[in-house]
Amino acid sequence: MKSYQRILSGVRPTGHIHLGNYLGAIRNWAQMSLETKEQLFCIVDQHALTTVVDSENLKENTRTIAAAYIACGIDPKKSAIFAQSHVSAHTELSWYLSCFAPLGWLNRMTQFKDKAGKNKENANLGLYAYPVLMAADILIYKATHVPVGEDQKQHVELARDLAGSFNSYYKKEIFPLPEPIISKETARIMSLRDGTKKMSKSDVSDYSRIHLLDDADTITLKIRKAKTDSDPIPSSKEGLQNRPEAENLMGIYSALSAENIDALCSEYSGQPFSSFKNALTEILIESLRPIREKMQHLLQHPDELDKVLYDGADIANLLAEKHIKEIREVLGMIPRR
Ligand code: AQP
Repeated sequence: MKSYQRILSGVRPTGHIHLGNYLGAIRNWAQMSLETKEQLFCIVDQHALTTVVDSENLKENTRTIAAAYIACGIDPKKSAIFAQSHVSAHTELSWYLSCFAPLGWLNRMTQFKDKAGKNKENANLGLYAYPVLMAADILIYKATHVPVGEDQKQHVELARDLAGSFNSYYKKEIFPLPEPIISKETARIMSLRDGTKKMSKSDVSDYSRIHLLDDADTITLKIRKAKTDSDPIPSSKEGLQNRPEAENLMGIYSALSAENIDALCSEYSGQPFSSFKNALTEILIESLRPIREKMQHLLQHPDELDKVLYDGADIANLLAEKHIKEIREVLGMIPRR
């Protein structure tokens, strides 16, 4: 069993938490948390502000993600689960790191280019600077490992570069260089409406994703409406090439059942997608039922959920305050009273 020193990761509370967040991230974090000495799982509400402004939704989404962490197997007694905005050292360190971040490094961030699109001049500064805040999220805890999806690898590399340049400028090993952990088995789940786009909280269509809080009827309807093509199921994985929607549905089944896609193809070979969709609906309902029920229970007790967040923030603040004091001193600030 691999053992990590301190891991940190987070989800943006920008909308309904979905199957992609679960299979691509949170399920692995819960597994990794069994193999790690210290774990911090953040709900990055300040990052959400780069796209979301509705304050009531932000509160609800933040609690829902906390509930999802717990329901997916992250134990709040062993891991600090907290809201980013409850630990003000994140934004303080973000400013210090900003003063070390050459614009050239930020200009290379592909996610900004993707998210800002053609409307770059109107994109907000927060969206541009968010990799620096993400570096601060990681470095404020001296996290050694950061489990992320492939799309976030570049941002963890930026955190490494910033840590290295800070350490060498002050000739002191202030930050360990964090390593991204990108699991090869991590499933990348695509939209149910367009197999070339990833399943995403911010997609306008609810039918593009399975929410972790969807009930059996909703899952049934969404899978029935999920886009496929008119060809039957091929006899092997190769036959799924250039069939992104078909590949995605089989990938979801495989991620939930641990049955490989070749085995699935030979089992359903020649059949229309409608019969496979029945099996997929069934496994989705059964796999997500315990998560949904636990989330619903937790969400009915918001005070208990907030207590988890407050307790998690206490642990996070202890670590962060210790480190930010050390950083202020290195920077040359007069110590506070
Ligand atoms: N479709 C996906 N398949 C696999 N993994 C995914 N993740 C997100 N979508 C998929 C992983 O979930 C973690 C948390 O993601 P996030 O909320 O911080 O940011 P995101 O990647 O931008 O997620 P969304 O759902 O697409 O949100 P919006 O719409 O707000 O941008 C990350 O580890 C991510 O890789």
